[in-house]
Amino acid sequence: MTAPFHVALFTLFPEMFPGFLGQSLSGKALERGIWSLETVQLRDFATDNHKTVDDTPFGGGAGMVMKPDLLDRALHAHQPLGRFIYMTPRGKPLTQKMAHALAREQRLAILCGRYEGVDQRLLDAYDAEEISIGDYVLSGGEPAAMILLDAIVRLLPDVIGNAGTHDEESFENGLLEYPHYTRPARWTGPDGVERAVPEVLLSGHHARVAAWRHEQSEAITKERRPDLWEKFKKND
Ligand code: 6GU
Repeated sequence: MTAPFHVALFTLFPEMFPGFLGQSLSGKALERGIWSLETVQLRDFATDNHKTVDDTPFGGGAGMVMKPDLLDRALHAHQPLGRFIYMTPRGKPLTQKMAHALAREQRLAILCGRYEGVDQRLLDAYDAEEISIGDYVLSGGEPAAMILLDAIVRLLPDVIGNAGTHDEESFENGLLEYPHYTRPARWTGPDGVERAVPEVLLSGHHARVAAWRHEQSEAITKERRPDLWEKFKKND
């Protein structure tokens, strides 16, 4: 087995973890020791009686900012961090390529912010990689961190179900995946319409099946993701 993958996760809500990462493929991998998750309660590093973790922003405005001195104590106590990631909607959008790159690491530290964010100087001092999971705003980085970890863990070597390749999955070849079908070959839906499986899939003709799937991938990508389609055409 290759070296296990260790994640230190810094949050005010450690009870949220492992959450869905404790189930299914990632849960099995966790049990088998292929990866490990240590959650760190940031509040434990507060030094005052009120256990203060945030303060009002300089310059005024709404919301609170997580204190750099508190975060520094938490991070300092967990060296070496490995790659240091801060989950934020301001970050670089997560891609399958980034998930592959992160799956090659041995250690990851992930900071989940709450409130308006964290003091920029802490991010600068620790050279944080800022990652977002998409163009919408969540109330905290925790669900985003879980999604990032799900994308990474399934790519780790030795994860069950990972024996084959990921070549045919959406994004791996720059296209969205083709549609899937299983028995029965003819099925009547709630609308009373009988729908058949595309004939080519029953033909047993592997080259024709592959060609059909590729066509479907292209058509779906063109329609749903013109941005991906343009990139695919350029690289092809
Ligand atoms: Cl990483 N965090 C938050 N709070 N919202 C997000 C996000 C992250 N990615 C997309 N929206």
